[in-house]
Amino acid sequence: MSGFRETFGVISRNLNWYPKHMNTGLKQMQAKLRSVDCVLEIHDARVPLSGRNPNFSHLLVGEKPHIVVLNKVDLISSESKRKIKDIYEKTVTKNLIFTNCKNDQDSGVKKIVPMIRDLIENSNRYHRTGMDEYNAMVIGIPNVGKSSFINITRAKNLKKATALKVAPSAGVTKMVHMRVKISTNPLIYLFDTPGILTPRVPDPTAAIKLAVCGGFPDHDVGLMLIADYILFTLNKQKKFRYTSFLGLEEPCDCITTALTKGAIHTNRMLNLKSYIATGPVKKPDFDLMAKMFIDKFRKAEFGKVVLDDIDQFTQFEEVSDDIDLKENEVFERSTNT
Ligand SMILES: Nc1nc2c(ncn2[C@@H]2O[C@H](COP(=O)(O)OP(=O)(O)OP(=O)(O)O)[C@@H](O)[C@H]2O)c(=O)[nH]1
Ligand SMILES: [Mg+2]
Repeated sequence: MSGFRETFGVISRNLNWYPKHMNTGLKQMQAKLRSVDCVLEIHDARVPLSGRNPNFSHLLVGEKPHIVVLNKVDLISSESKRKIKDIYEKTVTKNLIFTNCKNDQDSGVKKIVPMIRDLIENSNRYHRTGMDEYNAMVIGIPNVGKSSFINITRAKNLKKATALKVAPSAGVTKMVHMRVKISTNPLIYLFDTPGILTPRVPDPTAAIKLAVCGGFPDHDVGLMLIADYILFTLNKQKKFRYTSFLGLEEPCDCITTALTKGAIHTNRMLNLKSYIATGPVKKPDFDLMAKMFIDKFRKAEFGKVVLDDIDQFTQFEEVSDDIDLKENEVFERSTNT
């Protein structure tokens, strides 16, 4: 098959998700900053460019020592990792760690405590000078692995059980938590925080990429739209392993056709009552198929994929001046949950 889509086409509505807990959480985080010595910004390595909340640096990081953690490194290739490292070291920070929070032997996880210690010891702590305990705040957009990161650094350094709830959907952590101890010598605590998006994600393509990585609730975006973007991406990157899961003879660029064939192949059919035919009528279970397709992609079963075009990187987006806390409040009223 040739002639895949060159571009994804128009996404007919804005994908925005800014529930009340994000606005409240952001205010709690800003209030906590007085007792924080260092900020750890966690990203999903599959969206190293579009996954950065441009407001974090002025709303939460400021002059504080700052570490960028690119998590879920198990889902990208080592070549992509090298390119992303290069981009971040040149344009953002050299305090950069790649982690896989699913692996307690991960080499990145081992670097966290020494890096936090060194950065804080070499910084001006102002009113916290002389305090023995080091506090760091973990920030990021939803579902990037903030709570997992705290759990695994705690398990690694203190051999303590999981402290925080983790799940594969966005918006699990809804408030700034009690701090969690991750090291005794030096004494380090981490604050877990809710995932925060910008009130309006201005670029619809960036928004759909975040949705593919689970940064928005799947049902708010629509399973078919997410599945379609995944199919588009896999074809564009010539990763055709999905064909065997869907029982396709060749790659296909139409999500309805792909999932229909997949439903027949895997026997995910719905039996519907018919008022015309004598027996029940079989129909593909699109929701189930789309969900399975998305889940497999998110586990990198169709290949390791970076959704941003890191080869074409020029610079990170400028901070948009029109997004401030007053606007957050307006959006808060217009969204639910
Ligand atoms: N493959 C992979 N999955 C990860 C990794 N870290 C976390 N996850 C998974 O990502 C999902 C989200 O993890 P959480 O720790 O709940 O993410 P969070 O950022 O705290 O999410 P919110 O609280 O909703 O903002 C879970 O299913 C984790 O198991 C990683 O390094 N690799
Ligand atoms: Mg969480």
